[in-house]
Amino acid sequence: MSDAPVLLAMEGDVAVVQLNRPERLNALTPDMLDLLAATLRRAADDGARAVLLTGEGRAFCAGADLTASVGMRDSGEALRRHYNPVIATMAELPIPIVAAVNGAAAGAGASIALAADIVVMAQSAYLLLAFANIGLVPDAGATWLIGKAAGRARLLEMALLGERMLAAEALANGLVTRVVEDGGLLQVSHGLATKLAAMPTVALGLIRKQVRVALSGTLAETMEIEADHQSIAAKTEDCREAIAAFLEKREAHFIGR
Ligand code: T3D
Repeated sequence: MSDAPVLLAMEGDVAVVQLNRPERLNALTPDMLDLLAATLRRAADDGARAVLLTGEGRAFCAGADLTASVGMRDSGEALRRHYNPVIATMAELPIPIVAAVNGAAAGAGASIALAADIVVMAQSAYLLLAFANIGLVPDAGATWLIGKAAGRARLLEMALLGERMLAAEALANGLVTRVVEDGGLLQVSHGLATKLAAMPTVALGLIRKQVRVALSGTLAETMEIEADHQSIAAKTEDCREAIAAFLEKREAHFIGR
């Protein structure tokens, strides 16, 4: 297996992207973050129709690599240059992302996991806003992502106490939507990614975008972008195929445009 810190394997129309520094629990370096963003973009550019994002070894990602980061550089600058572009790339990708959280998702590793569209956690996995434990503040979008999903009270407790949140609690708090037995994580997550990859890709990309707008915008703004997007979606070959298949009482076959 390659020793690159981020691996990409195409499995049909699904891009399997794996964080790959298992001996450091997939802790993040600037190069690794840049590679992650580039890998996600490349997967979409090369025609992938869904991404499955996971970690090699026993963790999903332990956040910033603390052996060469905090205190040794301007962390704000590191966030702007390396971390935030990953989260922005995930948000702006035209294809959906399923995160398979196979173990600890700590610090910015939790941000990356929760920035996916569908987050599946192994039963023994956990989220950890480790920031306050080392005198930092939540970053890489964690404040927004968790605040939107779980609300102010839960966000504050997680951010201030810096305690592990087990998968079952993450599910109960609306931070993730599925928890599965450890042994079934990849199969379930891959199944979801494969399903998404066979769906009308243009519509899924537009849905991702309008959900983002809706969560920060007004009702009027949201309805406007919905209308813009419906103009685009209704003209796709996949929409035509779906309607033809419905009328002909057969299964639709989507090509992603
Ligand atoms: O400038 C900037 O980059 C600012 C940006 C900051 C963003 C952030 O993400 S800040 C938050 C950074 N992350 C953390 O604070 C989490 C640190 N890790 C942990 O708290 C624990 O490792 C875990 C709770 C995640 C897992 O605990 P455990 O007991 O299962 O494993 P362990 O024994 O602590 O770790 C195993 C190995 O991974 C160990 O190395 P060793 O002793 O076997 O040689 C450990 O040092 C290494 N490791 C774990 N996390 C990191 C790490 N090495 C470097 N950086 C890490 N974050």
